[in-house]
Amino acid sequence: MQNLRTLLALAFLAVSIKPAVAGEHLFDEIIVTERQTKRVIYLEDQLDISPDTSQLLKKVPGANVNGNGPLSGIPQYRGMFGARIGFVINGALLAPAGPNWMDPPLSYVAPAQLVKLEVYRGIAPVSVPQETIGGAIISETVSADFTNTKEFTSSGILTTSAQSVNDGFLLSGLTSFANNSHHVSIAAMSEEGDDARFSGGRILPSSYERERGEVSYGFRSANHTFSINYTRNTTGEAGTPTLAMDIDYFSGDLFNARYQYEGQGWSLDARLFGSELHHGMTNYHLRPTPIDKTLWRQNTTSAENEGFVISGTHQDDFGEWQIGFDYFSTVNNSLIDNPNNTMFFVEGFNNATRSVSGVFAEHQHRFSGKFQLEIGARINYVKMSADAVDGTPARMMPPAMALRDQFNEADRDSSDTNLDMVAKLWHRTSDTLSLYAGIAQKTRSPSFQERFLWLPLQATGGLADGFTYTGNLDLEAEESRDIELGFDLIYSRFNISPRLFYREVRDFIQGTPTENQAALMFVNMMNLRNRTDNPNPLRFNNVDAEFYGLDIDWKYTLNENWSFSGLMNYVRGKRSDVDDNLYRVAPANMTFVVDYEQENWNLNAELVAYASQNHVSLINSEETTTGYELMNISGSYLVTENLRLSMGVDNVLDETYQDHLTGYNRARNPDIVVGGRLYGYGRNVFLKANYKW
Ligand SMILES: [Cu+2]
Repeated sequence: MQNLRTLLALAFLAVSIKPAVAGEHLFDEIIVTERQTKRVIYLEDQLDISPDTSQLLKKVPGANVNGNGPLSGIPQYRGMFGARIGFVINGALLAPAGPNWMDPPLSYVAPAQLVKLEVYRGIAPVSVPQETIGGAIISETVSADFTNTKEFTSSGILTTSAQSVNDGFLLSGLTSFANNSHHVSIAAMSEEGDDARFSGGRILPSSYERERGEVSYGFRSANHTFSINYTRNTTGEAGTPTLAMDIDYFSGDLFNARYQYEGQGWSLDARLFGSELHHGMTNYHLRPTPIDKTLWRQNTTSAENEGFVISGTHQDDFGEWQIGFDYFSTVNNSLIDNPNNTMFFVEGFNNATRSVSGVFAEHQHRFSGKFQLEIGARINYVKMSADAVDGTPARMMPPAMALRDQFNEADRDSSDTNLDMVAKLWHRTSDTLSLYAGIAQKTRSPSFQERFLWLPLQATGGLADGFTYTGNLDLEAEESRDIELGFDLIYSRFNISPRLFYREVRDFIQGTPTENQAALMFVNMMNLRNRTDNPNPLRFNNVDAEFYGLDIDWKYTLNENWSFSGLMNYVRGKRSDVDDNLYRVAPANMTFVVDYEQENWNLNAELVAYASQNHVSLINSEETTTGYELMNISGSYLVTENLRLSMGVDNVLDETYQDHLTGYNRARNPDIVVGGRLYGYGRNVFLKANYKW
């Protein structure tokens, strides 16, 4: 499955390269420019088995995934992950309901209903989501499109797939009606899987169940286009073995509306969106229950998101101007209780509110076909606040009481004014070679967890390092200075696009040993009471950090049947104020794909190799991992014009391996010790059928 994803991505790249090979002007080809700035994975007609959209990112140079569960992969790009990356879901911004990102934004677009996933290469433009210190990822689900005639036509897609590693099954469909001025579509999906196998047993719990439905309507009249979309996502029980609890449910309603106007040389784009997400998780319903009944925990959380984007674009002979403003606000709540003790409660977050109001201007300029420039600036005004909190520990234990009172008596309102600036230059030296250089300043204000976590807990946006943390009301925004260099070489049937990058991050937010005596005493008391040995808590703090590395993608087309392609990624993340590495940074890795193509069938083989990761974070007690190699094969056959059958085997050799980015096991399991690193999935045979009409 994954190889086909690569293939499609690379096939797209190959298609986009053709005009340049034919000797046409590189910069007149929008699609080529697109290749210089981002990687687009098209999912239409393709094999897709993983229920986790973020897994697709492994096919993009520089990207990877922090795996916390089958539906909970947190995207990583060039060493930064989670809220440091900006996500756009069908034009909307979305902040997860899970304080540990059990529902990362991309989990609200299932791969089976995705039409494309775009990853900006390196420095993201200021015009895409508001905060993009670590990059930007744009996703779009399938819907209908306008046709050219007045008569309505109907079309649809039906997809079903099954896989052996977890007895996973998926059924997904879309049906739509459209003419030249209306389109309407309904999509629905249901998927489930059991606990996944590896050569030494099972990963517990890693089962999942999810249903997703979407209704869209679009209207077009002359230069005006209007569309609305409603999505409902219902995730059932799903495992997150690297975290202290598992998903009981997610229930999300997502709404967005869009208006576009195409004028003479200018256009307008207005989007309005909102989502309401509800979530429950426990440490007793999916994993073995804690023997001590006082340790049962349920956490009920929610996120309310709303926002808009309004932007205007003006085109002239030399390029494009874009100005816009946007707003996004989110309110998070979290309540922890114990079904065995109705007295027990902890208000984890009480109306933790974060809003970002942004204004931006961006210009793309072409100079005589040889140079292209992108410059942009954005100002984000970030406001945060939270209400007072309480909990039974704070009524019974003096250290918890002190922490609560410190929090409740403090000024919890804050605001940051952050400035982002981007300048990128491409120089086409010949028909085959284009040079690139980019510089940027990017910022990110703290997340609500980093600021408002008042009691030492593990609600950290999915760090899954086993530490408890407290927030810090005095945090400053992170500020990164970036430089990247590279080139795009397209020589006959060979192309390669390396990028070197370096970034220095001032006020990087990282957990450091707390000096708060109440927090230290609280964790000590809990250890004594529960006979646990949790380490001393960390506190989110501003430190200094740097990231550097190299990522490359390439392809060689031998003839119309054979082609070879690959990726190479290296990133290093470390503290620059003390001698330590950053936590959970992807090891060096590479992918090599061989593809054989015939008119109505194809076969491909993929070799994936990961190096060991010895640059681990001392402060997060991170463990090293050793390297490994995996082989995957797959193929597909176009039975008729409408029906495609695909099959494949992932991890053909049933290798036992530990992915550095998949954390430590937290659930009792006869096959993997608690605290040991989780194993990657074993051999997986899958089948898929796609029917289109
Ligand atoms: Cu959760």
